[in-house]
Amino acid sequence: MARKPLDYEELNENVKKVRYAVRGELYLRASELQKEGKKIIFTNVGNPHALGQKPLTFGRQVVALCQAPFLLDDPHVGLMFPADAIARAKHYLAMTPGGLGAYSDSRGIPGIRKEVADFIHKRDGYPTDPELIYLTDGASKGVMQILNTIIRNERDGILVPVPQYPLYSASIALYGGSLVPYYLEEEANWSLDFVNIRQTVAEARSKGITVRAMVIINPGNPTGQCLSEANIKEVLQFCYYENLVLLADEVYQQNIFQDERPFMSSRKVMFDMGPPLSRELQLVSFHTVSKGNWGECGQRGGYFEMTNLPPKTVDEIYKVASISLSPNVPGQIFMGVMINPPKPGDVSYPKFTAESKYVHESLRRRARMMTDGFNSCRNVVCNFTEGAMYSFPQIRLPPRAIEAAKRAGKAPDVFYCLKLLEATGISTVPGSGFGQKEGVFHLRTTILPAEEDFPAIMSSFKKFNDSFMEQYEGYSRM
Ligand code: DCS
Repeated sequence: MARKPLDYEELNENVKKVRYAVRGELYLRASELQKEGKKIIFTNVGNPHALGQKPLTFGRQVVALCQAPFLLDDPHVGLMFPADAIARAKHYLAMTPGGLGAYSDSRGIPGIRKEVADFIHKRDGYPTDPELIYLTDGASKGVMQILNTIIRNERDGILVPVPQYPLYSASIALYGGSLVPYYLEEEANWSLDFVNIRQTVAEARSKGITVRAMVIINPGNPTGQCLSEANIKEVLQFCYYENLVLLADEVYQQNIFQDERPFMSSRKVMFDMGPPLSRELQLVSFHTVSKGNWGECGQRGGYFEMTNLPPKTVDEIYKVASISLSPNVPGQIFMGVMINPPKPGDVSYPKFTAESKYVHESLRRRARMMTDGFNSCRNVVCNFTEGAMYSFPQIRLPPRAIEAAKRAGKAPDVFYCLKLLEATGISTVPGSGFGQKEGVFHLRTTILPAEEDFPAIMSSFKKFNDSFMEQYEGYSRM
């Protein structure tokens, strides 16, 4: 009998090629164990609210009023909501004549795109045009749309950091392009090494790949490094001379836990460098409401900003965005609130500041506790989480553990992470899901579990790890 179009064998090969480890084998096993009644600590996804983080009040007040505009006609509304939230809800509702139930412009509500432009101007010191800002359902949709626009065929290469967040590898596979990996230097705090990167590009070209774009993730996921201004300059120069569009994933710009290098956007560094780069280098930057102190992952708000793209290209991107009609409208309002939060003098300012600071400081403490905890374990070494919300320790697996994994038909890091899950309920993602150098093993965990649970989590990790190492190394404590 002829196979039917949606039989597995007949599917689009690109779809079958996609791998997305953040919700892969470990996650599935963790879900199974949870169903069987085991307590699971899900640290596989950077999903703060799922691990108990409370929403910042102001954003929820504004969106609640936008969702239920009849509350604004209630004479008691002022008892339930502060005046600035009421004013802000009215401000956004005035921008959306049909309210939250209507599609918006496919690029997002013009008034919010203007607010994003003001935010970028204030952040970088250089103005931008709202017409070059598109609102999206989280940053993911924007990244996918831009990759789709760039990739023409399997010979088009995209330089992606390794380890990387698998949105990139998965989307490049889906659109049928080629991922050109460049390795971050773990020993040099996950920085970029341009000698290696040049070599990587030369090798790709010698295989007939046209390298067209370079992705940077700053601060890094899963690696947690904050790039220095000097490193960003090198990236920009490299992209300019190699004729690459730079895709700057800056979704963790608010999650900075070191004090030496405040966040600098690639766009700012590029404008600081002046012409010819500032006039010619093509740059797309991404942001989201899912991260930062907000962590509003479920709201699906994001934007991308395009610098030095010709109007005809911007129009093509608009055309393709139009196929989806409209980004999610509540997500757009979250974006508006995030980039334009309460200001000094506003009624909600003290509460907003206290809540944001609490989240930020707690994450900073958790970043420290996690790094220190990992570094206290046998055969585990870990760079400090300078930014973002992950820890990516290297696990030095003894040869006997690697052999045992082989016998079990598992990659060594998957083997280790599965054992960790079974023993402790801690659900992580094996480093192979993000890419790592041959023969080197990692795991990724978020720094998001509740702060009060950290001592127990780290001590249960240590207990598991040290006994695992003892088992496979024949180590004995005399
Ligand atoms: N870029 C990076 C570097 C990310 O880490 C994520 C999400 C995104 C973009 C997309 O997020 P939104 O679509 O929600 O804006 N990070 C995933 C992760 O590694 N764990 O959780 C989600």
